[in-house]
Amino acid sequence: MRTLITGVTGFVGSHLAENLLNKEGIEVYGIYRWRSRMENLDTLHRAGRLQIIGENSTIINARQLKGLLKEQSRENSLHLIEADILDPFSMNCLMEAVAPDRIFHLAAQSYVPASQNAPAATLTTNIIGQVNLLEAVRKAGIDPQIHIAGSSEEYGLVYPQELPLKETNPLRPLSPYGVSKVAQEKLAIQYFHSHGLKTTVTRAFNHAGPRRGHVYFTAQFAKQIAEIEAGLRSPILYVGDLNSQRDLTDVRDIAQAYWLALDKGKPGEVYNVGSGRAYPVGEILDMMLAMSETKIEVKKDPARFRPSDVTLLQANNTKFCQQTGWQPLIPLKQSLEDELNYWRERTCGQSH
Ligand code: A2R
Repeated sequence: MRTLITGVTGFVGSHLAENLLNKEGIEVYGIYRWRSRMENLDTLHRAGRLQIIGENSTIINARQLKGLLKEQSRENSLHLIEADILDPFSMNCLMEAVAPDRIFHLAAQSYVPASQNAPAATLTTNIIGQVNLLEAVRKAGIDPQIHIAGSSEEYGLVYPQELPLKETNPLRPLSPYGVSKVAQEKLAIQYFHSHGLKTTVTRAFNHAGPRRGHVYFTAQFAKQIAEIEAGLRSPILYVGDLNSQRDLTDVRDIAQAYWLALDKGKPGEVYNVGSGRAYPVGEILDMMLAMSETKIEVKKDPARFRPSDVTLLQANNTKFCQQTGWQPLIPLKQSLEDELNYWRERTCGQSH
């Protein structure tokens, strides 16, 4: 079976690639851009399981790309192909040459605050990028199963009596990012009904674990703790709102959920993916502080408060669990510890 991951250089994409490579009989393809940060693929690179197709050559058409794939494909490797979801030409070449059986569409401008600062860019990447992908599938005349990564940010404004959130809850996004994810979802379902594309949408709640980018709250905590331990900053950890509640799942459990969404989920459906447990951010911080032997003072930083933040998120995951048998397996403490250790390693590398 041929699988294609867009956004494979990202946090979830890199874990999904490892997940798929550990399954039997699955060829894994992913896309990158010339300026993509490759550090999330370091583990695969070090294991000799990364193969860049047509490196330093210009892709002129799908036939040439097909030829390169034939010559350069390697077993048990992630095959990287240069493509941009905003570019119909590269998406068309990609779909025709790879002809995937399953597509995991993760590529996106994924950072909520950046969507407030650059709303048009976020809407363009997320919505038009997906249109290019879906149209490329149609143009190639292929019939893959397609996973679309939505987000709990689609729920946006949530009232306490609505928790835990069911898929049927009203969507009241509070950021251009949330709006873009609602649009991605609606497009996916529209292409299912109008064109028969086999799209399945997940709304994943927050995820934690190694490789989480430093702008997200768990990684902000982890990075500061690691830097304090390494003596790179004074023992003060700056925080924003500690009262928000977040439903956190390990990224490796999320990767498996995305696989199951296509393996066992129904096309044309939308599923919540989350642990079903909500923790106040302050409690998550306390768990991480308890993992350090260094005495750390916590201080509020007004710059870290964002008034339009979504404050309450907790998934009702019954629909997805019943349909696919998925259960999150990695305890939150383990995810946070792995994330902290990831930042300790990175910080150690920097301080040397
Ligand atoms: O920035 P890059 O080149 O490293 O690639 C990012 C990719 N991406 C794109 N790929 C192709 N064409 C584009 N125009 C384009 N723009 C962005 O999306 C990167 O590989 C990925 C985003 O990774 P993260 O920011 O780490 O997102 P994360 O947390 O892995 O989220 C995955 C999905 C996204 O759709 C989120 O909105 C959703 O799950 O929650």
